[in-house]
Order: sequence, then structure tokens, then C-alpha cells
Amino acid sequence: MPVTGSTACCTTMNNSQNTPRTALITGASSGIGLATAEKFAGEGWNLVLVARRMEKLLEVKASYPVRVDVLNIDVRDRNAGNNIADYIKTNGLRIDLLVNNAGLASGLEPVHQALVDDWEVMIDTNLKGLLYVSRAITPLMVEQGAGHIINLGSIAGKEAYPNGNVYNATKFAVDGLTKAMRMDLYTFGIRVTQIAPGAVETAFSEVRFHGDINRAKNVYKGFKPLDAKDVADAIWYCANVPPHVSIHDLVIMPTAQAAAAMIHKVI
Ligand code: 8X3
Repeated sequence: MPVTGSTACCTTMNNSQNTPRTALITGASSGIGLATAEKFAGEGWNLVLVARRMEKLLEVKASYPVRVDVLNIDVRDRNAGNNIADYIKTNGLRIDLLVNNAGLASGLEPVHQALVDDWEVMIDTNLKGLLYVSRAITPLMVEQGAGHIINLGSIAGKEAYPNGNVYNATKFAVDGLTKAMRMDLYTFGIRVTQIAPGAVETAFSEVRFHGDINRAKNVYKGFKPLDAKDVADAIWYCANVPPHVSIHDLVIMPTAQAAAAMIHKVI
């Protein structure tokens, strides 16, 4: 997989040591990833943005007076993490925050009817992609003796629900991995956080239903779901608590959603 790197102007100094902070965000071209990129860029952080589609990344780069490096990389590629790390090292960058956001749900059928191709893409992205990137970036954080990893989990990683099967399994894996990664990394001054959202109105359901927009819209009818910005704000909060504070796990839900499969709808 070729790495296409591209850099914008300017470096913003914004923390107390007057050194720039840089966030690496995967899945940055849409939804929570894009909202997070915009939030951090708006607050003066430099960015390394990773996605399969470049258009939105280039828009972020053009819109904010911070350094934005954009990488056309699919995290499912086994070399993805190493390619990102190589780019970071070659360009003398320091990653203060890794947001492992790339992920998706594909399909919502019972286990005896689900498509194995859906399972493959979820396992490859939500689990293996997160691992490839983390495996390559964590040594850089260990070397610098600091860093923060925020994994995007889900309420689906806390509670199973009917037809959730492999999506549930990948997000339960993120939940477990987040805890285990923290145990491996905390003595190096590295924080590891999980953000576990409930229903967020993005392209999530459209992807889950293989492009069936009407079915996707129905998911969010009759209640107010979260939007991507709500989750980006939570990520921002977790990334900006004082250095001695670590948010281990943050579940963020719509007020109308009491549990994974319990949404109060008024239609
Ligand atoms: C997405 C939330 O409720 O569809 O991760 O599982 S849910």
C-alpha cells in the first residue's frame, strides 16, 4: 500500500511548554474521526490524519492554520502501522496522542445468517487495524516516555445485543485490549483511554446496512442521538485533563438511550 504524504503550513505552539502537540487520528475522513480532527485543529493541535479517502483530509488541511500531514493508508493493511511510523520518523514528528478511531459495523443479521465477508472487514478494521497501528506507534511513545492512546470502543463492547455478534465481539475486544494495553504502558507514562459511545448519527448505520439509507435513517428516528461532535468533545476532554489524570473509560450515550438495546423513541 503506497503512502501518500502531504503537509500543510505552519506549526502552532499551544501547550504550557510552548511545544506543539500532535494527534494521529485514524479513520479521519468522516464521522467521529473527522469531527475529532476538526476539534483538535481548531484548538491548535497539529495533526497526522490517516484514511482511505483523502478529500476530507485535504479540506481539514486547507481550513486550519496548523500543520496537517495526511496519509492515504488503509489500517487493514498489515504494513499500515509500520508505514505510518516510518512517515513519522522520516519527518521528525512526535505523536502525543493516537486516536484509534477507524472502525465500522457491517451487517446486522443473526449469527446463522450473517455474511462472513462482513465479519472479515470488521475484524480486520476494528481489531487488527487498531493493533497494527498501536504496535507501530507505541514504541515511539515508550521511547519519548509519554503519550496518550484513545481507543474508540462502543456501548456494543460493553453489552451484546441481538444480531450484534461480530461487531459486539470486535468492540468487546477493544474494551479488553484497552485495559491490557494500559497495563503494558502505564509505567512509561503513557495513558490509555477508551471512549465507548452509544448511538451516534453518522454514516455508521448506512455502512452497517450496506448503503440502505432509509433503513439507516430509521435507526435515529424518534429520539435525539449523539452527533460526531459530541464524541469529539469527549475525546478532547480526555486528552486535555492534567498529565497526572487518566480517564480510563468513558461511556457516552444519548439521554434517550439507557442501554445498548434500550432507546426511548417517541414517534
Ligand atoms: C455503535 C453503537 O448502539 O449501534 O457503536 O452498537 S450501537
